[in-house]
Amino acid sequence: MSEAVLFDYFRSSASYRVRIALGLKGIAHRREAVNLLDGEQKGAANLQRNPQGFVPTLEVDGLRLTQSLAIIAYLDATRPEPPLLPADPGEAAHVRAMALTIACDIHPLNNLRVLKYLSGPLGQPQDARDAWYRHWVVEGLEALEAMAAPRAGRFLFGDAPTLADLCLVPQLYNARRFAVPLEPYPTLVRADAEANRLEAFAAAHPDVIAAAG
Ligand SMILES: N[C@@H](CCC(=O)N[C@@H](CS)C(=O)NCC(=O)O)C(=O)O
Repeated sequence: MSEAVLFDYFRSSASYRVRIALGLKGIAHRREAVNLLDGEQKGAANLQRNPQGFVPTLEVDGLRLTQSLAIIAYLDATRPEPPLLPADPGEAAHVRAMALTIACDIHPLNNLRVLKYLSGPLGQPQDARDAWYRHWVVEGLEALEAMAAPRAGRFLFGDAPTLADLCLVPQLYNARRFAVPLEPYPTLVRADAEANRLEAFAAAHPDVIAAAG
């Protein structure tokens, strides 16, 4: 079986989720950087592997996979240890709901292409772009804190990392980059700190990836 290849960008939070999953599952792979600031995501090579012009793309098991949550679901189905969802269907639905709150309702509104559209075609100044970013992060994190708090353990759900933590850690990394105050979200901050103590999360951090070149 050929080596897995992850096409990603160090600061991409969708890529960061997949890097964490690869680490937790212990899947050997190499990275191929797609530089989003240089527009490489819209180049022919990336469009061929990822028709949406996004990262990440993962080549694994002779397959070419896109969409971070689909990639993670594939890895979890084919490498079940450690599981990224609870076995109980109701608990799994709760974990998925938290992951989707981030991946579907926060992250897409603050994607690079959306921010570029605001400042380009819509002519919005930087402060409006930053306000847009913070607005959707704050609204989403408020809801996520309320969802997580009653059932959190060391992590967003229980005492082992789940899909929800794979989405949380990159989202809080982004929130800090944009100076969003995180004090109102103690459950999220606690789970994030706990996760970052694990090697798979630490090794996937954008600073670590950037330093590795
Ligand atoms: N839903 C997709 C989102 C992927 C995505 O938004 N990737 C961003 C980086 S985090 C990207 O490639 N953006 C390129 C752009 O905005 O031009 C996934 O989860 O894989």
